Amino acid sequence: MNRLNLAVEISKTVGFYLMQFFGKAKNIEEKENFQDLVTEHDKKAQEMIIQEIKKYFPDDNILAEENNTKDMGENQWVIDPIDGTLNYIHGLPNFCISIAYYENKSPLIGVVYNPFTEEMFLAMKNQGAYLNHSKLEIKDINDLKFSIGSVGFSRKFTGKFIEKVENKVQRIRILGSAALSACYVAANKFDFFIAKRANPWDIAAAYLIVKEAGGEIINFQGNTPKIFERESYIFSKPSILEDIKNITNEIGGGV
Ligand code: 2AM
Ligand code: CA
Ligand code: CA
Ligand code: CA
Repeated sequence: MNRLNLAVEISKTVGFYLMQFFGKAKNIEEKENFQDLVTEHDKKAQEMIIQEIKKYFPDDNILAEENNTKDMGENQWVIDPIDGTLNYIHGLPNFCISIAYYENKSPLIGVVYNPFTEEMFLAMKNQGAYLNHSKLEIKDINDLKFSIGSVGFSRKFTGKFIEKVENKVQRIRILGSAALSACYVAANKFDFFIAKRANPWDIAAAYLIVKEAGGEIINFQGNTPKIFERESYIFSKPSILEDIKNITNEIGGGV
């Protein structure tokens, strides 16, 4: 078993499990507040993934959203068992399983799987990104006016950003899953996606998928994002990157 096959196979197995409770999740609990929820299926899905990794790679390190401990090291997996939990609870199809593998903080494998649409996004370092069996290659656009994109996370920032770009872009869409939104840039469904203060597990897999598809990824300062910290990201097609960055800075993007 190699790590890419492991990630692909376990995400399909977990996807099959999750579809049984789609829109009818059990044991919904609040985490930090009423807007931050977790179900027994987030926990079970995470357990299934960790168990499979531990079976084949017992010495690997695992960082996962629903864990209380951060197990960090050279051979680092980063897992979000359900990205888009609220959508999953409400029976909305934008959710996914996100599994990434990093060595010495450098991304080697990214897998993002939406079990509802059966979209499997995957990437391996220097070997390209794929959606199911099609190679992903970003097609640049040169006019912000005809772009469609998305913004997520901080409520205050999202509102300000939308207000600012409404008349400069074709349309904004909000999916409720950061990992999927970033993958949609890789797949030419979105031209840009901005994530403010994302956690490592939201972005770790999609980061490599967008990168391998030829997308640009910077933080709000214009630097290479730090995946293992809470970080803000702009995923974009090359020609409109500067415009998006300027708008973000104009509204005081901060970190
Ligand atoms: P989650 O479903 O894994 O929690 C849209 O809601 C996106 O923001 C999703 O990717 C979601 O991931 C993430 N998200 C939800 N609550 C969040 C919070 N309190 N802080 C940061 N990200 C959050
Ligand atoms: Ca969550
Ligand atoms: Ca998430
Ligand atoms: Ca999650």
